[in-house]
Amino acid sequence: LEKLIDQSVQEETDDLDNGILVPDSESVISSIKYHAEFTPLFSLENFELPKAFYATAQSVRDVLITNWNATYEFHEKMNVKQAYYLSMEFLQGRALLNAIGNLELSGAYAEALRKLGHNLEDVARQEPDAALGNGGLGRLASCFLDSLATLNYPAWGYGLRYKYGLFKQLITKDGQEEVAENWLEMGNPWEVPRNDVSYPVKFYGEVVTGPDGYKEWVGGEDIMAVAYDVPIPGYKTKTTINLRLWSTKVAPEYFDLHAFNSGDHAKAYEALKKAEKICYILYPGDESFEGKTLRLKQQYTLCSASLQDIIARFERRSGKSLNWSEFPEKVAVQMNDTHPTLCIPELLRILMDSKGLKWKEAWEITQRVRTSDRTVAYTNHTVLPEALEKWSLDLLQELLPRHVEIIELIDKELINTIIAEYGIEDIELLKEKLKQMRVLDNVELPASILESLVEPVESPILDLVEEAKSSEEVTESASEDDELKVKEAKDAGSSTKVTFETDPRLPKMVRMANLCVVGGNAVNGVAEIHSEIVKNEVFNEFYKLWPKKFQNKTNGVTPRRWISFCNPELSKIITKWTGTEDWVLNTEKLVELRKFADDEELQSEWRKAKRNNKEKTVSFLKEKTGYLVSPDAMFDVQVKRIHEYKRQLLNILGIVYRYKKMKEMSADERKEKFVPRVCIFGGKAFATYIQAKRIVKFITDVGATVNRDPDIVLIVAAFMILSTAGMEASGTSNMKFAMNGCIQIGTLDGANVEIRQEVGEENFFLFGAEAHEIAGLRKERSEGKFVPDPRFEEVKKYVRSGVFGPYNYDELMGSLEGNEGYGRADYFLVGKDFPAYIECQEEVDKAYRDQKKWTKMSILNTAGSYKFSSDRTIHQYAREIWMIEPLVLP
Ligand code: T68
Repeated sequence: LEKLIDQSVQEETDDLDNGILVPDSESVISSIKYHAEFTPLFSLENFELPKAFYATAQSVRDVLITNWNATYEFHEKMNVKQAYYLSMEFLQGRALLNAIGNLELSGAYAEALRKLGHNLEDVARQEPDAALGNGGLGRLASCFLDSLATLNYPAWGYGLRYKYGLFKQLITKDGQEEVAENWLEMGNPWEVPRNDVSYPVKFYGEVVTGPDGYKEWVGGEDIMAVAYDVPIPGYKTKTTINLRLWSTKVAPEYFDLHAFNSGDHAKAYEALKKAEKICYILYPGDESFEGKTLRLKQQYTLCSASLQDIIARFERRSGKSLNWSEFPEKVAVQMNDTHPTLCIPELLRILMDSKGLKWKEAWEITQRVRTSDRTVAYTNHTVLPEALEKWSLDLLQELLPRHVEIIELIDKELINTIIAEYGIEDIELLKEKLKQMRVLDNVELPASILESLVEPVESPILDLVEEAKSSEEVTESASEDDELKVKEAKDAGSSTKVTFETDPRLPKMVRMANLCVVGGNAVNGVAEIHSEIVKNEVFNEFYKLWPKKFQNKTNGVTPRRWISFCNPELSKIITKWTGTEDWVLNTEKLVELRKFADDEELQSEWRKAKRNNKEKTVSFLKEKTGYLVSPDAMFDVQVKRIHEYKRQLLNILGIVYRYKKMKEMSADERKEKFVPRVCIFGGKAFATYIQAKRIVKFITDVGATVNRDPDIVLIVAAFMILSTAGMEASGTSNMKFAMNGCIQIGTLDGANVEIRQEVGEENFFLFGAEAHEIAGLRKERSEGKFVPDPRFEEVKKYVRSGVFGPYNYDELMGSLEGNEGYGRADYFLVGKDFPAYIECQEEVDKAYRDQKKWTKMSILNTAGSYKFSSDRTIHQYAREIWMIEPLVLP
C-alpha cells in the first residue's frame, strides 16, 4: 500500500506545475495514509475509491473529535442552559464535504487526495446517504444542528440510529419500487459508539404503589438503549456539538442462556430480536399517521433514553447543589412535531417515581409557566388531519401503563383549567370545549369531576367545584380526596345532572398534539401563514386559553450546505460582488446583490455559472436516464415528497397540456409560442400511498412518451411549490431554490408568502386560489356548482385516450372529478387552479425569452433569500423559546 500511495504521490507531484502545496495537505496525506493502514476496512493492497473515502472520513473525524471533546468539556464546565432537539428524524445526508467545508479544509483535502491519485468529488460520492428522515421535517432538524454549532449554541440533537434509512427508489416500468437503504453496511465513519452510555427502557409491566405512596413501574420487558454519537462541526468555529443517536440492544439479563444451552436457539434469540428490531427501520410515512406498536416503541425509546441522559447530565453538573426547581434554567427540550410527545409524561415519571418529587413540583418543572425559563416546547409541522397523531389508549395502557396514569393527571389538570375558564353555568358550552380540547378522546370525565358538575346543593360538592376552579390545586392525592367527597355527595342523595357522552363503538384515544400543547410551554408553526392557521384553526381553543404560548418560527436552511458547498461557482460570484465571504455567516449581506442586479458584468458571470451547472446536470441526466438534453432549455424542477396536496399532478397535467398543444402546432408556431423546457421531478412516494404511486407512474409514462417524440423539445425528467394554499406548512426546498437564484412558480402558501415578499412580487410567478378561499371552493365543488375550464376537461380526456400507454388512468383522472367512489372530488383543487397555472406558465415562457430580465430576476431571488437562513431561525428559537446564549470556546 505504502508503495502504491507513494507512487501515486510521486506521479502527482511530478505533474504539479508549481509544486506549491496548500498548507496542511502533507499532514492530511499522512493522516489518510495512517487510517488506510491502521483503521482497515478493506484489503491491504488496494486504495480504490471506497477505501479512499473511508480513510479520508476517518482522518476528518480525528479533527472533529478534538473539537468535539473541547466543546463538551467547556459546556460541562460552564454549566449553562442547554437546548436539546428531540427528533425521530435527522436527514443528515452525506457528511464529508460538509465537514471539511465547515472546517475550512476543503482545499487541503482536495489537494491531498489529488496527490493520492483521487478526485475529492469522486471520493465524496462514495459516501452512503444517511437518510434517517423522510423529507422537510428531518432535513430541517439537520439544518438546525449546523446552525446551532455554527452559532456556538450549547445544544444537542437526540434521535434514533436506524439500521435502514428511507428506502431507495427504483423507477421501473411499473412506477416506483422500493429497496432497503442499508447505509451502515460498510460501517459509519462519523459515529462514535459509546458503550459506556446506555439506559434501560421498559415496556409493558404494571404499576405498583409502595408503602410510602410512591409509584413503581415493574415487570415487563427491559431493553437497553446505547448511544452512538455523531460530532456536528460548526462553520468557522471550534464548536462541535453532538448528535446522539440511540440504538437498541437486549438487556444482558434477558438473553436466555438456558434456552440456548438446551438447544432452543429460537427462544434464546427472541428477546435479542425484539430489542434490536426497534431501531431497524425508519418509518417511511410522510405526513401520515400509522398507529403501529413498533413506531410507539421507537418513540418511547427516543424519549426515555434521551430524558434519562439529560437528567443524568443535570444531576452530574449540579453536583452537591442539586435543586430540581432549577431544571428549567438548565434544560430546554424541543419536540420536533408530536413524535417525541412521550417525553412529557416520561419527564414527569422520572421526576416523581425516581427522584421523589410531588406531582405539583414535577408538573411545574415540565411546564414552567411562572418564569420565563421554559422546559418543553413543541413545533407543529402540519395541518393535515391524517398526520395528527392519536394513539389508542388501550395500546398505551398495555405498553406504558405508568404513562397512562400520568397522562390522565395531565388531562385532569387541563379539564380543571377549562372549567375554571368557562365555568359550569353553560354546560353545553363546557361540554363542547372539553370535547375539543381534552387530551383523552372518547373517555369519560374523571368521576370526581363529573360528579362535581351536579346542581350545587350539597356543601361537599360546592367545595369540589371551588377546588376544580383553581387549576393549581390538583394533586395526585387530591384525587383520592375527590373520590371521598363524591361518595359523601352520593350519600347525601344529590343526583348527577350532567352526562358526557362517549361512544363505546369508537376507541378511546390519546391526542398527542393536545398533550404537547398542554404540557409544552411554547407552540410554534413553521411559517407566518402556517402559524396563523395553527392559532386560528388547528389549536384555536388552546390559543384562546393561552395566547402567549403561541409563536411563529419561519423555517430556514443552512447556507453552508445549500449555497456555499453545493454551488461553489455561484458562491464565488456572490463573494466577489458583495465584497466578502461573510455572507455565508451573515446572509443579510446577500442583499448587497440588489444594487448590481442590472450590471452587465455580474449578469454575464451569473449566466455563465448557471450555464455550467446546467451542463453538469446534463451529464448527470445522461448518466442516469440516457436522455441527452440541451443546456439552453429552461430547467423546470419540482423536488419533494410525492403528495396529493403538493400537487405534482397539477405540474404533470400542465406538461401534458403543453405537449398536446405543441403536437397540434407547426414547428414554427411551436417555436414562437413555447420555450424549450426540461421538466424534472424528484421525490419518493410512501409505499402504501396508492394515489401518490399512481402519480409517479403517470409522470414516468408521460416522460416515456414525450421524451421519445422527435417533434418535441420538452423533456420530462423554474422550481415549484404548487401546493393547495394553506396545506404546505412551510416548505424548505423553496428556500434552497431561491438562494441559488431559481425563479419560482407557486401558490401563496407556506414560506412562499414570505419568500415572495422578500424577493419582490415581480420576481415570483404567483397563481391560484388563496388559503382563505379554499373552504368556500371545496364547498362549491361538493354542491356541484364548480364549472371546470374546458382546457382541464381537454387534458383529462387526452390522458384517458391512452396516449401514455396502456395503464388505466381512470382512477387518477376520476379523483379530480366529482365522481362518487373515486376518492375525494378533487379535494386539492387541481381543476380549480389548472387554468391559472397554465396561464402563469405562459408568462414564465415569455419572461425566459428576455434573458437580461430573467437573470435580473434570478439575482434578486438570491439577494432576497437572506431571511431563509436557518441561522436566523435558530437565533429566534434560542432567544424566544429556549432562553439560551451562545458560548464561544476560548
Ligand atoms: C414538513 N413535514 C412540512 N413531515 O410538510 C413542510 N410527518 O411544509 C415543512 O417545511 C417541513 O415539515 C419542515 O417544517 C414533514 O416533512 C414529515 O416528514 C413526517 C414524517 C413522519 C410523520 C409525519
